[in-house]
Amino acid sequence: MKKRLPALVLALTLILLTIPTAAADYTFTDRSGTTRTVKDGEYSFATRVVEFIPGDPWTNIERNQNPAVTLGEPDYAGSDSGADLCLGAGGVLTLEFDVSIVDGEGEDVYVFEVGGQVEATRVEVSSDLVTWYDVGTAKGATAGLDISGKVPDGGRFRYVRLTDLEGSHSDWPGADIDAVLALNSKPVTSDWAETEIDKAREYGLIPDILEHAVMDEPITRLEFAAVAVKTYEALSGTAALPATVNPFTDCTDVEMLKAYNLNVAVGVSSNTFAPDQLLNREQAATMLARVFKRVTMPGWSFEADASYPLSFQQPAPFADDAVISGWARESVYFMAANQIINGVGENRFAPANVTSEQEAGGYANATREQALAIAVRMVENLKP
Ligand SMILES: [Ca+2]
Ligand SMILES: [Ca+2]
Repeated sequence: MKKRLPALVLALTLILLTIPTAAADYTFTDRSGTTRTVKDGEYSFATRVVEFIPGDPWTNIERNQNPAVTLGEPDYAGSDSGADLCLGAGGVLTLEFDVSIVDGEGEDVYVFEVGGQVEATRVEVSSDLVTWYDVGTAKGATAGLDISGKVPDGGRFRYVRLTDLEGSHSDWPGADIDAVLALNSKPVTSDWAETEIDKAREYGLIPDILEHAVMDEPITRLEFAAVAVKTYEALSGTAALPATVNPFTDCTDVEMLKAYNLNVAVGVSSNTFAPDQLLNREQAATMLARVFKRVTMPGWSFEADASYPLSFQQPAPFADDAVISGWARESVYFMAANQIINGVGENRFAPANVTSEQEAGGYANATREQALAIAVRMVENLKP
């Protein structure tokens, strides 16, 4: 009985330690015994293996040869758990994150190495997989690294590269990596979009579906519908209500039902919404022009749209005017006239992908950060 007590206490302690303070936060005890909580830490672990080059010698133990076990939260539960990757002597592991590591207070990146001692691992960060910054060595009790002074000011780093420096000779040569965590991070955005994303947050335009999203990737119809709802709410000061009857068989998302109820988003057929389809720039312009009409024109509906023309000074035609769809033309030029959606250079609007090359390169796809930047300008330029 006495002997079992410590195990019980340990079990209870573990349960208490693993209760998160908020759904998305991540709490752990570091190598020096300090409890740390990372805000939104659930989203701050590595998400993709870019490359793994095993060292030489490497391990023969198959369960420790899979680099994918370093993704997500640490899950080491003894040497049988297969939760860690053996780097091998001089092995190199490159990981991608869905957040950008930034220099914040104290340490900025944490390496979960398993075993009694952290075997020496060089830690580098990069924003482009080309230029790497050495931010120090994870070794001994030191598993967290402060990138301050080791990277350019204001840098944002989506990639971490770990290189084994020790290559100790055992059944598991080199460091054994369970997980890597960004302690200080920001959303992944293009440089130009940083201030726009900050403003979008300030104006309440980022829907739940885009919290923790990689912002420079293309936006889907569902995600954009959610942005349109937020834009409507910001412009009108009114909360949108979901439709009570859902005509679509491929989507039940409540934000879609709000956008549909507002007549701002419609299906691609009478019973399909195509939530995962990517949105192009003329579709984005059209959906947001509907938001504007909904807010400013009492009585407007999708059905009666033709009776509610937008009033604006017609700008000079875009060089690719001929490929703008008829149904999108009014919205595209309204957005251009109000400097809400600008061209892409050389006086082109890039309304839709018309060649297979454009389709493959995503030429006319709106990205998440573009969509949010448009929403920000809607609020700044058009708020009644
Ligand atoms: Ca720091
Ligand atoms: Ca793991």
